[in-house]
Amino acid sequence: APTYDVIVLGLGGMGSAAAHHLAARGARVLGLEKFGPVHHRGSSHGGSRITRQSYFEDPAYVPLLLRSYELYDKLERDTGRRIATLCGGVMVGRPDSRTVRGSLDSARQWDLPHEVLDAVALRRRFPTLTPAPDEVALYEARAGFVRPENTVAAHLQLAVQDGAELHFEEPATRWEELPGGAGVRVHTDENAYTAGQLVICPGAWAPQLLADLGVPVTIERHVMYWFAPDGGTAPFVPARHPIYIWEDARGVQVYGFPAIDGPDGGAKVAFFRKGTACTPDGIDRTVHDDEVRAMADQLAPRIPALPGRFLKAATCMYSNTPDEHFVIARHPAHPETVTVACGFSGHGFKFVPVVGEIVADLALTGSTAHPIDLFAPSRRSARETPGRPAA
Ligand code: PYC
Repeated sequence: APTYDVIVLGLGGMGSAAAHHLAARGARVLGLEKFGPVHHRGSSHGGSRITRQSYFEDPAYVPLLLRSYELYDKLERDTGRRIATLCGGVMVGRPDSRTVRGSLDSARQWDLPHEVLDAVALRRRFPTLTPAPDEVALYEARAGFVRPENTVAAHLQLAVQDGAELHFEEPATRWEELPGGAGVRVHTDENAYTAGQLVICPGAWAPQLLADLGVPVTIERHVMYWFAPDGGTAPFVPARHPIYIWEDARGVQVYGFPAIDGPDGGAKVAFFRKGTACTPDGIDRTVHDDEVRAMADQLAPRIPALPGRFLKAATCMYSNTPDEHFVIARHPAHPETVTVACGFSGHGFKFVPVVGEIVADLALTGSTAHPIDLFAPSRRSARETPGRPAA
């Protein structure tokens, strides 16, 4: 008989959540990770990720967000770690922008508490923001940020408490199905392990680990910037400042956070979905002056206290599907034994806990009560030539 019930490949955001939910249900779990615990070489670092419910990408995400919020609360209670801060959030742009219109569609469809602010009202509520006269905002009090490193650490901690065996610095080199539907064997440089089920949460390593998925996942380099606001951080503390996603007239989105790490930590900002193609092992980790200037130019008319003084920058990666919706499913080429969660397209972290729950459902029972049709690898829009939908 196989040694483990489930092997989880990848212990970043999604894999650590999967390992926790599987182990909590009593499964014998082995987790394998290429790097150390809570590493900074994938897509689950940088101190903060936006969380929000009026989801402009598609209203179908909303029930999953409601569950994710419950699970984030439980994760904080169960580990005592600080994870989610609901400081409020604004989605800003012209009324017909994807950011504003899509957020409003989700809020109305799911009856989520929200306010619509015109430019004058937005500026009055948040004086750091200087919208153009034709811009509006959807304000959502239950938006905010989660801390990715604490989230991963919390899930790893709980997985270990429930008996999961986690091996770091031990990447899988290959795997195969065992004859007669007996499960899978996973090879690393050190060893070979058998399990009834395999869960693959590859992050930016999807093109290598899931070449036969049938969905072209493309990897993008992204940059996160931290700036010290002119005049100090007082107006930017989370008690006074929301997270924001701000779409300009060309469809370019910039997003940002309050100053969450005290007076010296600065305020983090980044472009949303405006990266450059890369490979996870060959990514350029240097942030160049012209990139910092482009961000400063985007911020200056909208949040005049930023860019202020540039403090630091860091790179991370998006794993994009053609339609920018996730892939969470039984693997189409190995439906009896393999579950995959990938292609989070830069907006997945807020879903980490619920993805762990869904993956555990799929691996242990073959199905889930959560609505995941949007994430089927067989959907037509996931197979089209990679490229961004028009803004
Ligand atoms: O999902 O809200 C989000 C987000 C903003 C920027 C990157 N992801």
